[in-house]
Amino acid sequence: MLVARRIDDTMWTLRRQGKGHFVVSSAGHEAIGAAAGLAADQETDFLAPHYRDLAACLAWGLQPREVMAHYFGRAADPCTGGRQPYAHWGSSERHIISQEGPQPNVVSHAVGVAFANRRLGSRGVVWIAFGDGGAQKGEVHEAMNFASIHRLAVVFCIENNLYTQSVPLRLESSVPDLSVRAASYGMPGASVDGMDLLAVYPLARQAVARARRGEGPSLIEARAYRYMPNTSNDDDTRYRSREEVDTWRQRDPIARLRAHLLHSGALSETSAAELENEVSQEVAEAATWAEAQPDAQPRDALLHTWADGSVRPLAWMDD
Ligand SMILES: Cc1ncc(C[n+]2csc(CCOP(=O)(O)OP(=O)(O)O)c2C)c(N)n1
Ligand SMILES: [Mg+2]
Repeated sequence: MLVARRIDDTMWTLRRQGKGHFVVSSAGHEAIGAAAGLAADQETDFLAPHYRDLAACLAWGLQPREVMAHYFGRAADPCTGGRQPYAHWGSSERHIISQEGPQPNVVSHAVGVAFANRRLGSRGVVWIAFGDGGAQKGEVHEAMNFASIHRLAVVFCIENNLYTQSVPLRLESSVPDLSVRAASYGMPGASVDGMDLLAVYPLARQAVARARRGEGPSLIEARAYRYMPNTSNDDDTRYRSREEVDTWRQRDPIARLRAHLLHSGALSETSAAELENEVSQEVAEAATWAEAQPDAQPRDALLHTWADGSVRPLAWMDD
């Protein structure tokens, strides 16, 4: 969670310095990804992340250097090889299903992965996350219905942060409690404070265990708040008051976990400060490394496609 937040802060700084461009912030959503990461087994389980799931991607093994290479769009970007703007996650090696821009993302494709897992005899679970706005689209209905009919090993996680960019929840959903929809697919559903790791983790663990036992999918509505604008191209002062944002800042998932760990004696102020320092250094080093990496070559656009190696390069690709 700390690494994710630090990467996030660093990206905003780099953008202000004119060194980086498109920021998609995960700040406020970190506990959800951490819970998924803790509940799942990265050796067998797949992640179809929401674009705000930097914490989950780190849990599934993406390294800070790789994340920063993705942010800078360098050739070393393991997600898209520098093709896509930031937060288009994906790594076949790490079981992270490739993302697409249109929302909701690859919900039905991810259910297809679960179906394939079944046919291949794998015990892998697929964690599928998307936003409250994405949850209103028809594809999600089809995916949940299919997953439940076939009792697939899936966890659906709606990351409800109350907005679809500028549109408030009451104008996008006919019900405020999105987990009630689980009932119409015959799967268990629950809403939880997604900014409290200690609340969301037990639910995540339960849902993953149920899926692994072959009992089918579950729906988790994890409520969170995004602290930053929708992306760096958005001006959230036009639709959210600063008071509202500040109120949610009081419930910061990292500050709450930190306080809990200090209070319970699991962490001391000294070790917390050491950890924060270590993370800052690691992320700063990753950013410096990634910035110095070469861009992808135009010809590289022909790699990693279905027609890998069989397409003739266009003239400008060798300029
Ligand atoms: C089909 C489609 N329409 C619009 C967009 C532009 N867009 C990008 S992010 C976003 C907000 C989505 O809201 P939500 O699903 O609640 O996720 P959140 O960003 O709040 O985490 C929108 C509208 C898109 N990517 N795809
Ligand atoms: Mg939203």
